[in-house]
Amino acid sequence: LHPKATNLFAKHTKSLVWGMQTRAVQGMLDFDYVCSRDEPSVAAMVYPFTGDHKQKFYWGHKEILVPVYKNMADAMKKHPEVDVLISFASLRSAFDSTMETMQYPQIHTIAIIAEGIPEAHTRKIIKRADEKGINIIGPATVGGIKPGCFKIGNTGGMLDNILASKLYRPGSVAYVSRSGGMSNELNNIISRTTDGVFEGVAIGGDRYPGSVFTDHVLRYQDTPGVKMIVVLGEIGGMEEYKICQGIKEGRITKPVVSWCIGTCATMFTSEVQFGHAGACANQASETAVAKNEALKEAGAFVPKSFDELGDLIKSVYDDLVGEGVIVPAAEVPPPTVPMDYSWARELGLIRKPASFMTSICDERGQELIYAGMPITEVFKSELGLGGTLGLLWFQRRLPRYACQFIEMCLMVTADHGPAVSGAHNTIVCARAGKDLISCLTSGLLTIGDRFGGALDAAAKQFSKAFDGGMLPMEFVNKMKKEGNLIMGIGHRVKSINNPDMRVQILKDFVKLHFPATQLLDYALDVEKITTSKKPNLILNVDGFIGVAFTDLLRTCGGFTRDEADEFVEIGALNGIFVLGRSMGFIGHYLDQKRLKQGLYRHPWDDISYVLPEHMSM
Ligand code: Q5B
Repeated sequence: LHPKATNLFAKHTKSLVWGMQTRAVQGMLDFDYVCSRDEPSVAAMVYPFTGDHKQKFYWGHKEILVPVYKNMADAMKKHPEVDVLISFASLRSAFDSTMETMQYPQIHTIAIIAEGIPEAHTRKIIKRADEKGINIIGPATVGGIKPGCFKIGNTGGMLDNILASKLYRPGSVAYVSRSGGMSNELNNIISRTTDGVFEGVAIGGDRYPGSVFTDHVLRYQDTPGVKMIVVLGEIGGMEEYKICQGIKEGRITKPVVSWCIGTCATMFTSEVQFGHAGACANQASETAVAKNEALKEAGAFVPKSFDELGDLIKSVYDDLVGEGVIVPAAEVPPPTVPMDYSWARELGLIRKPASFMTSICDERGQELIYAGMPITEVFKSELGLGGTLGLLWFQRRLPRYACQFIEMCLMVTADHGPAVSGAHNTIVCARAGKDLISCLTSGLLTIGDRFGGALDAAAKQFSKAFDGGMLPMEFVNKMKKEGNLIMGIGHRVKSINNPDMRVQILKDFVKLHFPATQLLDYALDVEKITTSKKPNLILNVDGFIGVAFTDLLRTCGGFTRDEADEFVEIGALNGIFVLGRSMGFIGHYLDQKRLKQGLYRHPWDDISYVLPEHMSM
C-alpha cells in the first residue's frame, strides 16, 4: 500500500473538474479569489460529451477561459500540475471515471460527489485507492474546504455564506462530518465561536465512504496549523470508536470536541433509517447515544446536546487561547468579488432600465402566458384562433361572437385565387426557385392601399365622416372633390351584378350577432351611392371588415372609445388581411413546388414596349 498525502490542499493546489458544472467551478474560482490565491484552483474541466473547447469564467472582475477536454488523458497530459480531481460524474459514470483517474500518478486526492453509487463499486474504488495511495472524499458528499487554500465544488454554499463564515482565511479548528449540509452549519458555528476553520471535510453519508473519520482526524493531528478538532458523527457504523481508541492510545492528543447526531432514535420503538444510507444503527453500539458516551469516556469533549456544541467548542477554544496554544491572527479583509448580476437582481440590490417592454406574452414561467391567461386555460376555454388573436392583439378575452367573427375574417381573406397581385408575386417568386419565406414575404409586400391593405384606411375615412355627422352623399362628394378614392370601395371583378359572397357571409353574421352596426350601416349607405354611379364600386372585403371591426371594437364592451380608435390608428385591421392571406400565399407557394413549375417569364406579346424613338445626336 502506498502512503497517502496528509496535506490534501494548499494555496497552489490545482484541480480538474469532471463534469460540466460551471456554477460549481465559478464558486471555486470566487472562493480562490477571496482567499487571495495567485491563480485559480481549477486548471481544466473534463467532459466527454463535447469536443475540446474553452469555458468562460470570472476571476474577480476579469473574464478568463478554462479549457475543457473530452479525454481525461489529454487533460492530465496538458496539466501535470493537477493533483486533485473533483468528480461530478453521475452515479452511472462515477465508477469508471474514478478508476480511470487513479491510473494517473499525479492525482493524490479525488472527491466524488455522486450519490447512489453501488456499495460494491465504492469498495473497489477504496481498494484501488489504498493500493495507489490516493485519498478519496465521498461519494455522496459536497466535499470539503480549506480556508485560504481550496474548496471542493459547492462546499460552503454561496459567496456571502463563505464570507460570513470567514472561510477566506485559515483558523485553528479542523472538523470532519458526514453530512455536507451539517458541514455548513459547522462552518457557521466554528466561525462564530473561534478564530475559524482550518479545514473541514464531509466524508459523505454512504455506509462505505472512501475515507473515514479517523483518516481525517489523524491528518489533522499531524497538521501543525490545526489546534483542535471537531467531529460531527452520526448514528450508524463504528468509526467513532476508532477515534476513542486513538485518544486512549495517545495517537490523538489535540482536543477533540465531538457529537453524534441521531440521539432521538432511542425515542422510536423500531429501527430508524435516517437520511444517509449509513445512518442506521444495526446494533446498540452503533447508536448515537452509545457513541457519544464512548467518546466522552475516551476523553473527547462531548456536549449534552447538539444545541450546546457551539458553547463547548468556544470553551475549549478559549482555554487554548488562554494557554497560548492559539494566537488568533489579525483580521484582514478579503478582496471584493463582484456579485453576479442575476443574483444581485434576485436579491433586489440593483435595477436597470429594460431595453424592451412587452405586455402580451410571458414565456419565462412554467407555463406560457398569453395576455395573462395560461396556455392550458386558453385551450380549456376553447378560445380557438379568434380568442388567441384577441389575447395577443387586443389583450382582451373577447366575446364568443367576436372570436367567431375574427375566424370568419381569416377564412374569407385566406385566398382569392392566383390572379391577385400578392398571389401572383408569390407564384413568380416560387417559380424563380425561392424558399417559402421569401415567396410568402414577396406576396405580403404587395399588400397595400389598392390590394388588401385598405382596411384601416377605410375604417378611418368612414369613421371620420360618420363621427363628423357628414351625410353619406356629402362624404362621397367631398372625396370626389378632393380627388381621393374612398378606401374599401371598389373591386376589379366583383360588383352589384357579381356580388362578393365573402362580404355577404360576413354581413349575415354581423347583422345577427353584433350589438350595433352603425358604421357598417353608414358604409352600406355610401355603397348605395357609389354603386349607383358604377356597379363595381361596392363595399369590398377590405372595406367591410374595416367598418365592421370598428363597430365591434366600439360596441363589444371590452374597449374604451380611445382604445378602439387606437387599434385602428396603429394598423391592427390590416393585420387581419395579412394574417388571413398568408394562408393563401403559402398554399400557392406549395402548389407551385408540387406542380414542379419552372421559371416564369412574362410573354413578350403581353408587354407593350413603348420606348422613345431612336434619337440621333
Ligand atoms: N373609383 C380596388 O379599381 C380598386 C373608387 C372610385 C371612389 C373608390 C379601386 C380602389 C380603394 C382601395 C381599396 C381594396 C383598385 C380592394 C382587395 C382584395 C381582393 C382583391 C381581388 C382580394 C379597383 C374606375 C372608376 C374611376 C375611379 C372610380 C374606383 N375606386 N371612386 N372611390 N374607391 N379602391 N382596395 O376597378 O370617373 O372613371 O375616373 O383603389 O378598397 O384588394 O380580389 O382582386 O381578396 O384579393 O381598377 O378582393 O376601386 O377602378 O381605378 O380604374 O377606377 O371608379 O375614380 O372613376 P378599378 P379604377 P372615373 S379589395
